[in-house]
Amino acid sequence: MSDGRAVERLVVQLEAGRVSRREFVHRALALGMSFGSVGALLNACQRKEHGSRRAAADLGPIERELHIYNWSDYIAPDTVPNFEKEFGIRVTYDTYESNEEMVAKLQAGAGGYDIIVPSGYIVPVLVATDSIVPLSRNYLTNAGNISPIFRKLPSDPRDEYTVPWQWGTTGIAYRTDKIKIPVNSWDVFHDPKYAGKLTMMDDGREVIGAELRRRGHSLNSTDPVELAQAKADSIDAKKNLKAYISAPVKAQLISGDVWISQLWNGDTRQAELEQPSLLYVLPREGCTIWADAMAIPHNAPHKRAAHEWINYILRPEVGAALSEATGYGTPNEAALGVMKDPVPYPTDAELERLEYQVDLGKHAATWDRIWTEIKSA
Ligand code: N2P
Repeated sequence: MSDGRAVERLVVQLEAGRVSRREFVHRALALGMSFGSVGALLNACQRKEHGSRRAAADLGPIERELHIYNWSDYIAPDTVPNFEKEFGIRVTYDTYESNEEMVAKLQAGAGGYDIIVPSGYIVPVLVATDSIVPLSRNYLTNAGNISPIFRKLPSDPRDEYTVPWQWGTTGIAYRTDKIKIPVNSWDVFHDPKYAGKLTMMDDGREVIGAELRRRGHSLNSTDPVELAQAKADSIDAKKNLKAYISAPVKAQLISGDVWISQLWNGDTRQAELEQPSLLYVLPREGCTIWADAMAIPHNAPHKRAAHEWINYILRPEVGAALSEATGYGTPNEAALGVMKDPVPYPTDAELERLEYQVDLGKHAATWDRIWTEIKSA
């Protein structure tokens, strides 16, 4: 919990120009503020240090190493080895299970990562905190392959900082051999008949977001009454849950230890290869659609190699292999053309039930607090 008075004093110092943005971030984090709230405050203060945000036109020679930090189960087996062979670059590849886990590691100054893959709603905060750099577009000669749908997204309106990686949805995966009644609603997590066989994601935005949609609200709500209800509902559902768990739940769905999970479409598709009775549904109340994107942390030691990686991913055949392995949608129009069974972009009717997460600004702190309270309830 952060000390409100000390934060206020810090904001005054920032506004007066007595502390730099970077110093502000360090001290605000030390005061216990969440990354999201710090970003929101920085945005509100509107003190942009011009000049620090221009893309470098010349990044020098290609380094011999590249450190990638990506979500788990989110790449094809050949993607890294083929890149290493062709470019003579040694890749270190680490994985995370949530945006929050990735951001916490960056905050802790760990990693020396060259590539991260945040979801769209996290990008404005990474930009506001100077955590990622503008991309040097001159190295991204394959950028024209990106579909118009995934250009100039609200998360990066000038396509300055990110290149889309994959897109997908967060719905419900369930075992049709165990559950005979079709599942089509978030209500299922409140049904005691399935207690112990249910899981939801280890992700506050997704759990609270699902409960908000269940009551007919936006999954980006900042309304205190709606949020209080979503908190109570999440605690109610928690009684029935085996765990909050994201990608690693696949093994339990395959074995039958878990029957119904809040999960992403692509991870479900991966599990389905081993367990054909798994089915993925978009709940009738609606759910998240998201797009994750590649970005380069400001302290990345191998920025030129990072740009070569992004440009390599943008090749049609590399993008196609990637989406075929992950089961997610490709934002690469040229890759779509060479795929046998691509995930189609949602129809207009489906889009009506889907909602992109947005940066919650100063309300991120409230969401953080509610999620902590739900987890410790
Ligand atoms: C892949 C995770 C999907 C990322 N396992 C969700 N944004």
